[in-house]
Amino acid sequence: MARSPASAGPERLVVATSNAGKAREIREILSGTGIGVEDLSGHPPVSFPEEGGDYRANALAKARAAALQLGEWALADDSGLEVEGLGGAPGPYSARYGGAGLDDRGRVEHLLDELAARPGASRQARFVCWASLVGPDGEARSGFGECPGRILAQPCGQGGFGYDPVFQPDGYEQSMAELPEDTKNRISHRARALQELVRSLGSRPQP
Ligand code: ITT
Repeated sequence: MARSPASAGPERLVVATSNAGKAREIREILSGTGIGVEDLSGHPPVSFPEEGGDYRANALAKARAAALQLGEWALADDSGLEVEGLGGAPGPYSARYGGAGLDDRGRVEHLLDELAARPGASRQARFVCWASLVGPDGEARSGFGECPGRILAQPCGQGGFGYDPVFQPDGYEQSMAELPEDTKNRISHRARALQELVRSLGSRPQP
């Protein structure tokens, strides 16, 4: 992704996430912008606030916590999967869907069980992402992205993370977990949110 040479913004930033899949994708998506991307390892521990039901507020709160505690530019994303036939669930609670004890695979199984219990429920879905960048002085910018698709009957593929094995993006025959990494990083909700955010770097910060 290219950044306008005239644009403002950081020379480097810390990605404020405990999710290794996200951190890897953010690093890859931002390669080519000229921004140096670090993860949380090698930095003092950061304490993050509780997350609520608003993606943008969650992303801003995570980025702000890291920026202020580390004294560095920090980037966070809050993302989730919204399934039409489940009334938009799991939504902002995607990371905890089915209970805190489940891993990615358990959450995927829970999602398939919920849909199986509702025969005829729409499997149309979308991934959404708000990405927020906050400076050490509190200056903030955010960007939004979405990726529409549908939920498959069975998990397929080993790539990506989270719900990728059961999400087929519109216009593709494979699940997100079967697509090459660079394809996901071009079409994903996260890629689109970061594009919007990087484009905004030349303009005034947002409240
Ligand atoms: P951090 O808050 O530390 O960044 P997290 O995983 O808890 O990590 P979120 O609260 O934003 O992050 O939850 C996002 C969840 O949505 C994530 O754990 C996955 O279950 C799902 N998700 C988000 N983006 C995804 C993607 O690209 N592919 C598959 N699942 C995704």
